Amino acid sequence: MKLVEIEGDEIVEINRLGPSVCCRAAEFHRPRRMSPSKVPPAVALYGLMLLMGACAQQDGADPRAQDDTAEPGIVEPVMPMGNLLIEEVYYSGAIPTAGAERYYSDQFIEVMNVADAPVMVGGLILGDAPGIAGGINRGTTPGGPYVNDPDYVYLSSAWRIPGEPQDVLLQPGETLVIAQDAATHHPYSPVNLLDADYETFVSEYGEDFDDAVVPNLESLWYGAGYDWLVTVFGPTIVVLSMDAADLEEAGGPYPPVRAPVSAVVDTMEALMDAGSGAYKRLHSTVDSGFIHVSGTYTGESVRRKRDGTGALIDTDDSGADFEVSSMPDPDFDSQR
Ligand SMILES: [Ca+2]
Ligand SMILES: [Ca+2]
Ligand SMILES: [Ca+2]
Ligand SMILES: [Ca+2]
Repeated sequence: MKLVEIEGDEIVEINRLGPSVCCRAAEFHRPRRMSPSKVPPAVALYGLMLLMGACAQQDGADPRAQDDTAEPGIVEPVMPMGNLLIEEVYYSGAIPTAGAERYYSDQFIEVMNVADAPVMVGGLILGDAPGIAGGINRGTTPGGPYVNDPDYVYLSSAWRIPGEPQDVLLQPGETLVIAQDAATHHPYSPVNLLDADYETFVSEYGEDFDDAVVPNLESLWYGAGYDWLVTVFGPTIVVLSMDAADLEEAGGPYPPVRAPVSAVVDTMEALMDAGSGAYKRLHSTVDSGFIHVSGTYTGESVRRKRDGTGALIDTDDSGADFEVSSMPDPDFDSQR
């Protein structure tokens, strides 16, 4: 169990941005394409199926029609765009207990399939946007080079779900839980992430915890210290559907990577408090508002609102789409 003690709230934000703590550029993981040797057997099988389909087509048959005959009721999987939403982000840190004043290894992100078909989530990219969450430290001002861009979203860290799209299917109504650490977090937090679907693991500093059962996300780009801790003051989480190799280095001494807004599947923008709107990181065309919890180390998460039918609401305005929950609720698949 990793127990985190940070001397002051201010340090958290400084750590995430300052050159003294941030990794040197050479230590960053560079965006990379999966090599053919990493292609899992399932992909090879899929390729064989495509080949068989192609052969059938040459014989004058429609491969999809043939598939439907072979497996009636099978619904074709769909890509994430428009079919996947952030359901919950828990970032604020646990209410101090058991001698831990500032514990946030229990952070998690949960995304949900809102389509009526399986969503292909292999290769899905998740990250957090650079930029501070409000006037946390004296002298900080809103703005900066990587915020409020109508054409690009920027990521301080970027992670990828391993596999090709069709290798990882999320069924309708089900969610994926991505933990900072897949652990019980007992006794420091009531948020049990032992059954998370993925976790983020950072080997470079020797301080992260790697659960042997829960798979790790692939690190594409990294600038967050000993683990992917998103700011407890209010992070901006971005979900992208694109080839990881197309992430671009944004330039500067400690650069984030950037992606075109056309690759954005969904976002959740949180800031420090109601008066921190000037610090918004995302352009209004991507996410026109923001949400905030009541404070750091409150044990609060932000959850997407639902309409009268129980469907998740998405207007691309985090202020309208999310609400604060005092009970973080990572929803694990029933079979596990
Ligand atoms: Ca971790
Ligand atoms: Ca692991
Ligand atoms: Ca959205
Ligand atoms: Ca949830």
